[in-house]
Amino acid sequence: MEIVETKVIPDEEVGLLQRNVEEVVEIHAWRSLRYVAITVVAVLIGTIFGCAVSLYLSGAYDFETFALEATVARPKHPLNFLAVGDWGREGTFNQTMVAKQMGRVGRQLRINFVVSVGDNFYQAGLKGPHDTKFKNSFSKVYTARSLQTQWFAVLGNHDYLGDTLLQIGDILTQKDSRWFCDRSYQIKYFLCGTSHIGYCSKFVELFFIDTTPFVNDYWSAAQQRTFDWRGIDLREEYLHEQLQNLNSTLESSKAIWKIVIGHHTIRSLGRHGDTQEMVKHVLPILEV
Ligand SMILES: *[C@@H]1O[C@H](CO)[C@@H](O)[C@H](O)[C@H]1NC(C)=O
Ligand SMILES: CC(=O)N[C@H]1CO[C@H](CO)[C@@H](O)[C@@H]1O
Repeated sequence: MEIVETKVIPDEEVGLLQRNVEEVVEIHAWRSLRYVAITVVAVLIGTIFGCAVSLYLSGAYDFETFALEATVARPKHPLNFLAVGDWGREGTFNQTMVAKQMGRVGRQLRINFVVSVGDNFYQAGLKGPHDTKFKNSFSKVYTARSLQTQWFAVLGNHDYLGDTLLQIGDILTQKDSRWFCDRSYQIKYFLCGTSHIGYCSKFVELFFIDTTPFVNDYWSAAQQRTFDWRGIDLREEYLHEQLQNLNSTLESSKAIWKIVIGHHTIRSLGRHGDTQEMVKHVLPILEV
């Protein structure tokens, strides 16, 4: 298996999204690949249909179960979603502008859901249940109609500087029902289409992983910042179990596409470069 390169769409190009989207589709069609690692990008796979998503898992680690139903039958492509990361700025740093473009693009593509790859709230996650950042960075920013859909989020390193249990708990979902965040989980999305007989039996799976605890620097004695590692009692065990889970669920999955999503990049030309811990531990699992 190989990893598909995902394409970052710069803010100024978002207006041309229809074209970019087609390019992404072509990349996917051109290579017969199955695994995709997503970083901070807008990625899509096809368009929609009457679909059912069941988010499931049962393993030892936070994998959960739930279901979504698409309300509108959509021709041609079975699944569309947007992916965004590093966003929670209470509207500043062009967040509102990007949100507006996401709304347009989401409407054009008739997205099924939004993925957030972490660093949801800058600079240091959320302080507590009454932190207004949740409302000011999420509910009041992503107001476009197309974005009033399920959001699937994972944590980034900045989120770990705040109350991580709050972000992955139910309290935020009660405040805004779009919100779902956890450390690691899977979504199984059935691709159904009236024009494709039998198509409905095929599905895509998204595997969300918790990359932050892998990064050694965050645990070093010289680290100045305080990470909220509550819930991760034994780091080595936590990492080992997560890798084993990923390996075995990827291997046994019958999905026609398997997409692994986490905060830290495996390969990157960006300022942070490759994440060595990801290259060492996660990449070998994807390459099998
Ligand atoms: C993944 O699982 C396969 C078979 O179950 C095993 O051979 C392989 O070593 C595992 N890979 C990792 C990285 O754990
Ligand atoms: C057009 C616009 O508002 N650009 C802003 C994007 O964010 C940077 C950093 O906050 C600002 O300097 C720009 O003015």
